[in-house]
Amino acid sequence: MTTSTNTGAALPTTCDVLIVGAGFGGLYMLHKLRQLGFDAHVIEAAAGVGGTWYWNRYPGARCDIESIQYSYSFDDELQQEWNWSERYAAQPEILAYAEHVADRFGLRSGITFSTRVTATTYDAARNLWMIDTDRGAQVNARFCIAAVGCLSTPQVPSWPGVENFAGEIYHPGAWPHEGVDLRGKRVAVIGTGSSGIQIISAIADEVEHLTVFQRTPTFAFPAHNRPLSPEDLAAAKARYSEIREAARRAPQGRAFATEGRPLLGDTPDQRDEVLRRYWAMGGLDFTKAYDDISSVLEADAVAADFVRDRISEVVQDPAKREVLLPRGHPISAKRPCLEINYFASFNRPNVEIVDVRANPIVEVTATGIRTTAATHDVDVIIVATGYDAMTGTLLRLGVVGRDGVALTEAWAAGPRTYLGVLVDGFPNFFIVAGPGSPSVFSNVILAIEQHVDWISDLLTFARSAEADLVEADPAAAQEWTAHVTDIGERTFLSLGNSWYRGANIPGKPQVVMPYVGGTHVYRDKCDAVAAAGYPGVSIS
Ligand code: N01
Repeated sequence: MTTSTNTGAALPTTCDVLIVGAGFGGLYMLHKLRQLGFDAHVIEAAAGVGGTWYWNRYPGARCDIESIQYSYSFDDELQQEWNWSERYAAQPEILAYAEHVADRFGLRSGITFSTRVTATTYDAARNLWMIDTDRGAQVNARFCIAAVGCLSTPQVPSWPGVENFAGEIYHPGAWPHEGVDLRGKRVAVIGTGSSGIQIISAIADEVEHLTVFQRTPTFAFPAHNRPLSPEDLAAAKARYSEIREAARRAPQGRAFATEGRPLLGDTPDQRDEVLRRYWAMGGLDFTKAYDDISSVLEADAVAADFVRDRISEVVQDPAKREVLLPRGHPISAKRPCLEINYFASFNRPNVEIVDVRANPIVEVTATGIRTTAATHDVDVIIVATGYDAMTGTLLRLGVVGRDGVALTEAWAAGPRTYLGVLVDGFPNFFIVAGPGSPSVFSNVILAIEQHVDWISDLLTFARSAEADLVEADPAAAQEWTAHVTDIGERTFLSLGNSWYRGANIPGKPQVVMPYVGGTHVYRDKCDAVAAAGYPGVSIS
């Protein structure tokens, strides 16, 4: 039975599995479950597929995992037929890829677009999830799978007076589809994370004046992006299975180059040669050049000095350089960025840097931004201030589990999961690539594939056992979460104020949320649980 909507597929009133989100997680989840004979349906808030790549249409938006690796591996024909045009794909190309996947596998017939989930309530008497939407319709499903992404709820700080600003305000994650004409305008960018630095590089030469408000200077490495030639593509495709296997066995879900030895064991000349070589290659492998850059402070200090030296070679103005040089935390305490002419942008006379750690923003006025040191009049403010990451969107689904307990209550001290997939007290509810799993701490597409496959195996296992209830044991969830936290707190992530640990959201519990013990280690743990008949999960 169905109720009709005029946006995508009609919303069913019932289905076996309701999936929330049509990004890379939801698309593959739908495909896989259909193949296994489940009646699955997707609800998506956007008017199209692609998730993060649907929303993030800001100038310069690009992925910093190489396109050959940041793509699905589940279908060899798909990976052989798709031709990436650049080493690092830009947003329009990644969105086109998501659309291609949706069409190629006939997925749109199972997706209702432009519909937001407003409440997700478990009815224990019927063992069903009741999913309410902003269209008034409700879907009843035995299983509910949240594939909502980790960076999908934009965070805008509540500066006093922001409602009085007479100009335009934009967040990168909700960029207007028709684009924004910034030519000849005075533009402020607040935030110098991955989104901010891409925007700054992309718009520096078209705006009249660009004022960058920086709180924490950014460790960024050159991307050395370039077109992929037919020869590049042929070479990658010829060894695709090898590349994918290396990625699956890699700590962060992507094949990488490394010297495979500690920096501290090398002489200064050797270190310089190695670091220069990785810098010249470009990409995130810089932190992988040596085994200890991301784990031993003394090694990090050498690499950080090297980065500062390279930035100093680019930025000509000593005052700007002083503000831009990253200091105060190890490189891997926050997400390192890739840059294309970011530091060089500050050599333009129309690009200004404002240190808001030294002089914080006091208020937004009708005409601009006032810090403790000065007032900056602007026409447009771009708030590249990040996301309520990892838990923000999940908690906004209004999830209420067994005994009327809300997920917001259950997770008041931070996310608690079993293997990042199941939540105790929330039967038949699953999360794709969220907190407690490698997700954003890895090449997220391979992380998604691993989760989708694992959840599908579990549902198939339950179906063969004629079971219709799957739930994490509280002790297993507690033990897993303690393990995730323990590993996280022993890494450099505990030393930075990053979104990985909720530090960017006032009042949010500060705990390292992704599993950072290695994608390959995690995969083995999940496989072992499945092979042993799912200890830690009640299946009845
Ligand atoms: O967000 P962020 P993002 N006053 O949280 C600053 C992925 N991604 O959207 O560091 C002033 O990283 C904040 O300062 P501080 C990627 O995983 C990938 O850029 O908190 N400033 C910081 O500079 C990434 O990590 C790609 O001191 C304030 C910035 O805003 C994640 O998404 C591209 C402030 C926020 O940086 C998020 O990136 C884009 C305030 N009140 C995104 N509040 C690629 O693949 C925050 N800031 C390339």
